[in-house]
Amino acid sequence: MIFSKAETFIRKKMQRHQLENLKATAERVYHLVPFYKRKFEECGVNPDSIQTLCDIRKLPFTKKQDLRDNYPYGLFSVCMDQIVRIHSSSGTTGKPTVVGYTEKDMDIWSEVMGRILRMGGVVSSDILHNAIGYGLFTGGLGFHEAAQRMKVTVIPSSTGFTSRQLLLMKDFKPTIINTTPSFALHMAETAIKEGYDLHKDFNLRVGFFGAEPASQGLKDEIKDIWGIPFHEVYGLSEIIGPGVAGSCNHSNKLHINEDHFYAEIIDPETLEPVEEGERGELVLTTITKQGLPIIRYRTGDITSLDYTPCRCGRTTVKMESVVGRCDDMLIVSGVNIFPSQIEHILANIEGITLNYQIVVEKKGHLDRLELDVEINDDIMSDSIKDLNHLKKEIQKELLNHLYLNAQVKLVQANSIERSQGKAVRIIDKRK
Ligand code: DLL
Repeated sequence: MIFSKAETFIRKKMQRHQLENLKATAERVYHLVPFYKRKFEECGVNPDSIQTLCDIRKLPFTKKQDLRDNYPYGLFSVCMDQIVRIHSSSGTTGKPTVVGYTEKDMDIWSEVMGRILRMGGVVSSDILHNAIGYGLFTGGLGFHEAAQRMKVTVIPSSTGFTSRQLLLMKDFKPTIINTTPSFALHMAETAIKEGYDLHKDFNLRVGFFGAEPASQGLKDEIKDIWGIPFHEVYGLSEIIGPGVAGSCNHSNKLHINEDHFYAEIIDPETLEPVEEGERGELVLTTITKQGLPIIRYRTGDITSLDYTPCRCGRTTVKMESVVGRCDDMLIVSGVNIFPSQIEHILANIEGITLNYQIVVEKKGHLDRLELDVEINDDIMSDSIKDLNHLKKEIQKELLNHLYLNAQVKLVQANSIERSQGKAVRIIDKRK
């Protein structure tokens, strides 16, 4: 079931649509947002510089810092009376970034989220347990509004209160769940501890997960433990929130809603485009948004693009699941690694859980990586000798597959703090 015609446009038609809308967006920001007028002039370009899609490369990049520097509303291209919704990042590492939506932007958001829900087969008779943060975070309300417009019943359970959430899930019988992968795992652990049978006591038939990277190992574990398909959702507030891309039933990759968000991949060092299919930093341009149009936003997310048509019938470009963020990449003794690669190795080792934390410290000129991993409840009573053997096995696998020399510490079950939303995987003591 496909939600909208644009998802099956032939490439030429998509490109015509993209060029037309890119030109309109360049006009819009140049004339209505002083920040962009200045940036365009610094690069020696104006809206007429856009004659083909490749000309997008002439335009300046936008970074998170630009939103902070223009806090709160400096990048909006409409008067505040046209803004019907504000969302914002938490601002724990600086000023928050503020994003605003006009009524038309809200329609676009519901449209792109609707497409993703439909990829998982969601219909009006479904009941959505929306276990993701409500409030200034875009996760909760992004799903909520789209699902409600599809006449789905929404349970706005948000995060936290895990035992109560499980009770609601047993009694209200939701068919769909949306949460972060780490909270899905935490809910499963709690459900098992509280004596629920995950396959029999609940009525779930499909899950939507996103907002943080998840290795294939973690995805498989969530699928198995809950007994439901794993649909991945990608998005970021600066672009719209959840709804930029989502996975269908036929591919692990995520269809980008590219009639609204134009995607490029660049080398984060040289800022030049990479070869088609190569990994690099995802750069997104909104081409239909009114309130906060963004040109060439450097997401910091590492992925690759795949233009081959999908068996599901959609023709939109697909992105690989995000491998990690440029700023989460660890360089340990010259080896570049993302936490999701470590997670993938852990997923294939018996006796441990996927609750882990990476502690990075500086030792002289070198980075030292300690990996704290929770062991399974049932092996807690095993002898020190067995635990040492397990520790050595993890170290060996990390060395063999990632060339990573890590200090592994096995810690007791439930000793690593669970997050209600996005998991904190790295404690970087170098900063
Ligand atoms: O996390 C929006 C969202 C909500 C997406 C719910 C999916 C589901 P922000 O808080 O602005 O917005 O964070 C955006 O989160 O740049 C990525 O680094 C990360 N992220 C989002 N989705 C995924 C995903 C929301 N599927 C940042 N895989 C992005 C990996 C993701 N990382």
